[in-house]
Amino acid sequence: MRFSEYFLPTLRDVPKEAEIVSHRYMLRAGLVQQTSAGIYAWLPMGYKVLRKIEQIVREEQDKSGAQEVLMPTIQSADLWKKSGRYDDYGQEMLRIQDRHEREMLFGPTNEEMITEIFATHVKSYRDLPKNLYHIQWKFRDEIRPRFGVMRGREFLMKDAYSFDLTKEDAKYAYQKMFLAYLRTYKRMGLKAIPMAADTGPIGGDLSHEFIILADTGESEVFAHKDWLEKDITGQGIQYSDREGLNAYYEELTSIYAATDDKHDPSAIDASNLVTARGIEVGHIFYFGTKYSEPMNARVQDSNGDMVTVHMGSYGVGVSRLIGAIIEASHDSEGIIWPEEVAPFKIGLINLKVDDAGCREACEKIYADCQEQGIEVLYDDRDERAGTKFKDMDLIGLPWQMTIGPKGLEKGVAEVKNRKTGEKSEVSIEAAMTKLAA
Ligand code: P5A
Repeated sequence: MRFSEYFLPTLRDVPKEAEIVSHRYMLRAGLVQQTSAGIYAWLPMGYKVLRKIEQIVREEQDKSGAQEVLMPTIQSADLWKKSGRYDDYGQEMLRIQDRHEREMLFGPTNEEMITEIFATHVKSYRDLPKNLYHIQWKFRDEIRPRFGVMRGREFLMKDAYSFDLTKEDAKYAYQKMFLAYLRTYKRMGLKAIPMAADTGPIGGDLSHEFIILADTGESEVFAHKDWLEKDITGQGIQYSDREGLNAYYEELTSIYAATDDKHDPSAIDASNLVTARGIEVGHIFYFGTKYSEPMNARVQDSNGDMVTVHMGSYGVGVSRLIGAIIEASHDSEGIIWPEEVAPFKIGLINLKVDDAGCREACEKIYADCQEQGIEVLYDDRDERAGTKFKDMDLIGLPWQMTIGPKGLEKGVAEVKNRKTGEKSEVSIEAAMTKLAA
């Protein structure tokens, strides 16, 4: 992509309404634009990152055996009356009337709808287990939308729903998601600690929130200091290895970690306790038959008896993750994207666009990158060098490659690693080989 043609409205000034760094950088780097309170339009570069995050989530869900569907954003109130949640959900639910004065709503979550879909089709234990997920926009009329996409009213969520014959099987489904979540966050360069959590309006008695420690986090959390050093990606564990997975789950959940509502000071020695703030990037629930019972989701078991299925639901805050990644990875100059989610791998800076040599060298590098499938943002604008460096640091691409007349005389480019700040002068060929790796 050529910077001169890209719709990338970077801002020099810090927007007043933005209280935390990720929100400031998202606005300044031209990733999103607020259209009403807590509702955002995604501009090209922000949308590119959002799609990368979504794709990582999708791949890890698929690997765990979950299957992707897509349910609508608009739901019928009748569904929610059936489960009994329509009145409980309160003012967070955006209620709508259609032209026939039928009560509809913009879905804040999909337990009811997926249970109805499941119950329509699945009648036998032979069709279990099932785990269905979608990645879809949700609406919650939050009382205090804030911190940009972190607490929006409209936001993108991955929500999965598992169906099993027994409680034991449902626990296995829960543990599979638990592992899939650890792996998902790790791929984005994040460490999300699973913490015992309250179940709120979703219900049930077993639940974990996945929390990234950050000073700007909305909630206070409590964890054993061992979490800080621990590698938590469950390396080598197979989803099919039920015992191995269970042992790993038990090992991790035996290390103390709790959100505010669940914290019990008597359960941990104060000398081991870390109190911090955290960002909730995922939340998983086991709630047994809370929805399947009222919504009649039953299957025949091997004896011919009708059994109500056991369910869980599993959410990842896909749009919130962009904010969380920036909170976890930035400096005073701007964003530092982890390579896996970066909108482009390389920022190619032409220091002197009116110099034929610089132009030619940059055009060649740009073409080579495209040929090799390396994502590059080529700053071909007629701007001062200082402006170009500032913008590149702000948008935070992992690598910067700078071409100027002086370097070209020696046949070299300057390559900078955005994260470490390390710069080196290398031949253009060597730079290409390094960056193609
Ligand atoms: C689990 C999936 C649920 O809704 N039902 C389906 C369950 N859980 S949850 O904890 O309420 O939400 C799941 C994740 O969505 C993100 N999230 C939000 N992101 C941005 N703005 C919001 N207002 C918002 N509310 C929830 C969080 O990451 C949460 O963990």
